[in-house]
Amino acid sequence: MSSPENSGHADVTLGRLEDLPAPYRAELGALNLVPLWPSLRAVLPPGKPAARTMATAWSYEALRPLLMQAGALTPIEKAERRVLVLANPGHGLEKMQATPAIYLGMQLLLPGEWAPSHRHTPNAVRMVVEGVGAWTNVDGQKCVMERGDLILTPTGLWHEHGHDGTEPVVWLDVLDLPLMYYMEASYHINGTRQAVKSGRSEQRYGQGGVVPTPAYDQRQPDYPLLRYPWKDVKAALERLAADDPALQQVQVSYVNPATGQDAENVLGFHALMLRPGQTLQLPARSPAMVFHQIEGAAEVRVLDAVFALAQADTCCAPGYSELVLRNLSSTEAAFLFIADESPLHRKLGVYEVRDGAAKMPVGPRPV
Ligand code: 1HN
Repeated sequence: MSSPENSGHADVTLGRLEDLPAPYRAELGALNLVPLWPSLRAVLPPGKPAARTMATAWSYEALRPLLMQAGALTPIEKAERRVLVLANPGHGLEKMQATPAIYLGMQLLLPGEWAPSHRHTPNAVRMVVEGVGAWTNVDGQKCVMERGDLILTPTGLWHEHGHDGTEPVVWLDVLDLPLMYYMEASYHINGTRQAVKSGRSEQRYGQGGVVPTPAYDQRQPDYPLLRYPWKDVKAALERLAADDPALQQVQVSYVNPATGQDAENVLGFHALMLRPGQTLQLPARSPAMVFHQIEGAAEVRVLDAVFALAQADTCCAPGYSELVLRNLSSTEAAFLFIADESPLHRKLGVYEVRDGAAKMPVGPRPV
């Protein structure tokens, strides 16, 4: 039986560029014209996208000495942001992409240093990896940086980093830079040192279930909460796990407390707890994902890769691939920070969860 869905025409081998006479190709090129059919299958493969993103892991133990060396080699004034980028070889290292839309970098700030104020179109978050005494001033709010804290610097907000402590501070930057760059929408504006304003988002919006009522002629701020302390997120995960011992996916999402929607527009952020000894199977979903070990140790299996993540290690997985996560300890819980491209996929109407065949979404109401 033949229907538009299964007529099999996608298996037909299409004409190649070499099949066309050279003078004809030259004539097309001279007019900035390209025949579609030799490239049609490459840009529109059958059933599943062709991913450049390779499952890749970055060991913190391996990269840390090189990051500290960068601290000695390059003063902050010569770097503005002293970062080693976690680049995916599948995209080419110079592209500075971990996944299609996600940039990852490990940033080092030494005691007394200041990373000057700027704002830019890409959205960023920081996940603090080690050290105390550093802070990020986001839009006039001084956000203390402690291990496991998530700090937002959404598109357009001023931010600068300072360090009043005595030990190096390192954090993981997660940005939607590759997307913004591809869209030719990536740029920055430099600023001067930002004054600290009164009122902190944590004091106002840090309590789940209630948010401050804005004056009746006002609306909620676009980004009401800028710092999500790890101690609160960890406590939320532990409460979730204790409340339902049968719950498999003990996971919370970082949301805008005034809307309940994703904390930022393009990338999604989550924290996952694996119970001692737990194995968790995740179905294939369209968005690519990043895992960063906040506490404990976990194994991440994706495609042919098996990564054993120790604390502060990071890995990425292409979209449309199943994942198996396993806590490597039988006595301690493991905690992972997850960044993914799900808000972007949902907004574009291409978000899907698969348990076998392609489930191409139709219409604007993805799961
Ligand atoms: C940026 O602004 C920061 O503010 C870190 O700390 C990494 C990577 C690319 C573009 C802007 C920061 C960045 C960045």
